[in-house]
Amino acid sequence: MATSQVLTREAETDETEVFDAVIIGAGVSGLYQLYKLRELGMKARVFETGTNVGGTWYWNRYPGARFDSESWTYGYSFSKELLDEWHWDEHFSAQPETERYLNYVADKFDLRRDIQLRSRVSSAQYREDTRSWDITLDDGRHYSARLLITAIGVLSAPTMPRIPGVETFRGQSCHTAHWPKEPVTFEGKRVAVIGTGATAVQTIQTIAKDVGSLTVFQRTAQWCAPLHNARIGEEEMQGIRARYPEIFARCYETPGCFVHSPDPRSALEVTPEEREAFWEKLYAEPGFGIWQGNFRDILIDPEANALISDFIARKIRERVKNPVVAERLIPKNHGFGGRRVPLETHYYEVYNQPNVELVDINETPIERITPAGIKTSDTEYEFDLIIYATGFDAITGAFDRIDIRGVNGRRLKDEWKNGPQTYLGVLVEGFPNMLMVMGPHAGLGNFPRAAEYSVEWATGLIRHARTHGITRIEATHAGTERWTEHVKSTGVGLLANDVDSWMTGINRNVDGKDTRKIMRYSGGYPAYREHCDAVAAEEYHEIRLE
Ligand code: NA7
Repeated sequence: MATSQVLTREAETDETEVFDAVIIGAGVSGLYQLYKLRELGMKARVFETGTNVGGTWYWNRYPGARFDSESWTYGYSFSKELLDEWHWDEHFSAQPETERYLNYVADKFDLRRDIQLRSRVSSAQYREDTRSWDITLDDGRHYSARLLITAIGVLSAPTMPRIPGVETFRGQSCHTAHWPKEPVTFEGKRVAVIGTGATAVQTIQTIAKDVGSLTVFQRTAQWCAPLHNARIGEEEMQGIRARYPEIFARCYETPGCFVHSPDPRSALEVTPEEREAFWEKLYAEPGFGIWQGNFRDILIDPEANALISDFIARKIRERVKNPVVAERLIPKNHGFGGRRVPLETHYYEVYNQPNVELVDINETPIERITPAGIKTSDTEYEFDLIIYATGFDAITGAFDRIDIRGVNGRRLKDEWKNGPQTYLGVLVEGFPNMLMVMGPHAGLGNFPRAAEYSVEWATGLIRHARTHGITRIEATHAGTERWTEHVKSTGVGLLANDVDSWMTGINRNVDGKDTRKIMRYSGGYPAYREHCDAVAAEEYHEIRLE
């Protein structure tokens, strides 16, 4: 078969529009995937629910939303011209700038003509007779494509809390991931925030200066550390541009694709003074260094972890004046770094304001949302605005929300009931011609760095298929079992895997998400890449190609 025909669909007889590939999602990975498929000369269409591109950075426009990755490690690395043109305003860019950046990319590479906005994919069904996917949008429109590529993100299925009465509240209310585009004012308002994850921390520290009063409902305290953001001047940006090759090379080597990598020393082999000095230094430095660049054993050895947890707890006690409130803010059920560390700017000081109250809902549980506010076991609060910073059905949630059916109508949601099973986080047995960009069990980390690799690997596989006349790509059973077991083995001994969090697949606002699962590859990105590169080098030997 000629190269131009393989992985290319002939038009069907009815009105269904036919593509070589459909990509779901116009966020960081979907945009790049489209760019790469264009290079292969493929006819691709991106379906995006939002009214514009940007994915995470389109939806999460809540006050204070920003990177915890250094901005200059977050942009795409594939275009030198783009790197030369873009000026990052801050070391940790705020959402409006990132949204602007992704729009700039869409325009610069003329991506929009293949992106269909306001288009939510509701189902995708594999058809063995045509070796293609039937795709349906929630407005009933149908499409067909040889390849289905999911670029639906890791944290893109927001969840509301299961608290009775949510719909009865008469004031304003909003989940942070559905924040309105119109400005929201806080002056004089009585505001509630439910949740204290990374999103809540950014929101709380941003709105606290404007609100009439703020009441934070905390279920699990978090170990937060300072962000230390700063503006980037023209001269500094020029220096960053000159160092881009070095910066990306550094991100390439580190386990999380950040500029930070673990210190080779054990926290237990240095003197208490050296330890303290190192931690003071990390606490004073910008970004994730204190989490990703700490002693090598703080995330695996309970003794080392207890020491760093104690260090952070002391910082919280120093910064929060009321000792009772400080104790509430110190996590008791997990150690530092066991969950994703929220980075903050004067977050703890917010609790020194007279108009801010922290409610520990373990002590006084929320009973219901009322028309006027929130009723706990001991108080009826009245609010003008309730902000739900209650997180996401992470990693597999966005898949669960699409009715994806593979061979013989098997439902992906059912197949993954007890946790995802994938090959390299890219392919799923029984779901031929579906490729996942940044899927479950792939390497996670500084998102765009990981996403670029993920897109490039998927594109390599597609290119291989096109040049070899392959019309059906499927993970093998043996390959899937081996990869799934390997992913599990990479998580052994990691303290984070013994903690309830979105990273272990826990979300008690969703049915069936109340037991921990291995959701992500924990062996570090260089090892992940090594595995994937080896498979590609051996002509994708563990994948069934027909
Ligand atoms: P997270 O980190 O999942 O945080 C969600 C927060 O909401 C967390 O504090 C939850 O408490 C709380 N929550 C969820 N449901 C409830 C109910 N029913 N009642 C009270 N509190 C609740 O999501 P984020 O959006 O902050 O951050 C997600 C990631 O996005 C983040 O890690 C970054 O990578 C970007 P819990 O901890 O479950 O007790």
